[in-house]
Formats: sequence, structure tokens, C-alpha cells
Amino acid sequence: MKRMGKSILIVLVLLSLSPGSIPAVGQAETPEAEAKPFNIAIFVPGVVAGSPIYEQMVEGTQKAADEHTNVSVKVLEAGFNQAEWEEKMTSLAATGEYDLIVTSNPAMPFVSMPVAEKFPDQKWLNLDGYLDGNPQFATLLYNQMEMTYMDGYLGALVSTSKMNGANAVLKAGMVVAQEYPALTKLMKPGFEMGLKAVNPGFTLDYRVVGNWYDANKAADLANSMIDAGADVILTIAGGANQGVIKACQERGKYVLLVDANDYKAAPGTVVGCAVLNQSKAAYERVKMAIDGTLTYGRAEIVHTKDGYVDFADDDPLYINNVPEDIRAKMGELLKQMRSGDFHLEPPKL
Ligand code: RBF
Repeated sequence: MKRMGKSILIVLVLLSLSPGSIPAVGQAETPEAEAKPFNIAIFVPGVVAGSPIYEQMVEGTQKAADEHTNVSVKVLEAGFNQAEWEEKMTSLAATGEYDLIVTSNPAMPFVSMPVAEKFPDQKWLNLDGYLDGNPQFATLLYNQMEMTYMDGYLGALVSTSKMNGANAVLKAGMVVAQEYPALTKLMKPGFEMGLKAVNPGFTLDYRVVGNWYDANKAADLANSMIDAGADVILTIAGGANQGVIKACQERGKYVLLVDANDYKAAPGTVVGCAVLNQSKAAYERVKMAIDGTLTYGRAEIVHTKDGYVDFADDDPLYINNVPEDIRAKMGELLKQMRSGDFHLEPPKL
């Protein structure tokens, strides 16, 4: 009897402590606000697998949602047929079910804008994109000029080194999936500047795959560049990157990547990974959207000094496969870029 009395007492104490059972003055609204559903749709312009920039968008958004009980996330993969994206975005907005649509890539503001006109209450968070002054959009652009500069600098150091695959030709390769302003105005010039900072004599062999998935075509392009003297190749081609990696692996040449740390894709072949902290950006901004503090109508640009653009130099696969003198020179550059002492101002897109 004595024990039972004690457990009843514990239950009573717990009940009185549980939030909402006895509303405290001024707190009554908190549980109610928390309970109002906030539904998020992630529109993936492509597919998630094989594109780290999209993987990070999903991961960061999900992390923010998981911190709340009232937030749901639905992921929609729109596939590689870009002609279908606007129609698919229209269908998504037309449901009226989503408080926020999260998407990522620099073409998406232009895909979404006509949809926004039809659905004036719909809000978007467009990561990896730039649109200023539209009250339905919050956008965040990474300084991708700094991103590829880092790869260019490291690539030129590798190409002019005594490493096994390096030759005497001052030539680097760049394989891209398709051309768009962020690519031609930020990433290509950034890579070239990085190469030329090491040796102004560097030339760039630049080729376009035509889509984000054809690894066979990307491998053909890489092989042809290697034949022409390229010993290091930067690839920005989503799933097609695998073709460049395979060709370089087979021929003992070197690969540079962007967006994420992926040395493990081919240790010793992938020698440089410039990274974007898109999962952090997604997490922070989605959290703000849920809390009601995200500013729409604003286009943010984030740089290396802000921690959203960086280079993965702490990975054992970098440390063990790239000679120390190269890493020391790279380390000097990274120190300056991270502190903001060295900064590249991207031109307007
Ligand atoms: N990056 C990917 O990794 N995978 C993709 O499928 C992909 N599709 C894109 C489609 C368009 C129309 C544009 C403009 C960019 C795309 N990107 C993709 C590139 C991505 O937004 C970013 O520019 C690069 O990953 C470099 O950070």
C-alpha cells in the first residue's frame, strides 16, 4: 500500500510538471504555436544520389525539421529533364500544402518566378542561387569563384610537382555538365585565376558534357584531355563526375572536385576537394523559416571567410596522398582566405 501511494504521488508530480497541464501565465500560447503544422517540400532539380549539393540540402533541411514536432518534409525529385521542372514546380505550389519550398541551383529562381506569380502566398528558399528583391524568395549564393580558385591553386601545384602522374605541360582540364552564369562568370574564371596564381603560363582545356548524368561521355572527354597533356582535371558534372574519376584513375592522373569532401571516391586520384557547407546553410535558414525569422526578398552571398566555402585539408586521404610541400603552400592560401585577408569579389551574375 505504501509503495502504491508513492507511485501515485510520482505520477501527480510528473503531471504537474508536464508542459501545458497547468498553463503558466504568459506561456499558454507556446504549445499551441508549436503544434501548428509547418510543411516543407524539397524540390530536387535532378536526383539526390550522386549530387552532394542536393544530398546536403536534404540533410540540412531534415535536421532542422527533426528539432520540431510540427514540421514535415517531403522530397520531390524532379529528374534531369529540365523542360519539365516548371510544370512540376507549378503542381507542387498548386497543392497549397507547403509553407516553404526548398530548392537548390542557380537556374531555379527563374524556373520558380512564373510559378510565384500564380501563387502569391507561396514562399521559397533557393539555396545555391541568386534572386534579389522578390518578397516570395530567400536566396543564398556561395562564392563559387573562391571555391574553384582553391582547386585551381592546388591543381597547379600538383601539375607542376614531381608527383607520378604530373607532366611538364602547363595544362589543366575542366569538365562541366552545362553552362550557366554561375559557371561561366564565377567557377571557370576562379579556376583559371587559381592556376595562373601558381604559374601564369597555365592553359585550360575546357569541355561541356551536355547533361548531369552521362559518365561515359565525361570519361571520353577526360581521356581526350589527358591525351592532349592535361594531368589534373576539375569536374563539375554531378553524376557524370564518375566518368572523369574513372578515366583519371585508369591513366594515373588527378581529379579536383567541388561541393563536398569526396576523396574516398578514388583515394590518391582525387587530390583536392573544395567544399560548400550547404547542409549548414540549409539547416540554419530552414530553422529560421520555421521560427518565422527568415527574411524574404533578400539575396545573401556567402564567402570562404563566412565558413560556407572551404577546402577539405584535414582529411587523411588528402594529407597522405598530397606531398607536404604542396600542402604547406595550400595551407598558406587557405589561412588567408579563411581569415578574409585574401578575398575574391564575385562579379554580378
Ligand atoms: N549539380 C549537381 O551536383 N547535380 C545536378 O544534377 C545539378 N543540376 C544542375 C542543373 C542546372 C540547370 C544548374 C544551373 C546547375 C546544376 N547543378 C547540379 C550545379 C550546382 O547548382 C552547382 O553549380 C555546382 O554543383 C557547383 O557548386
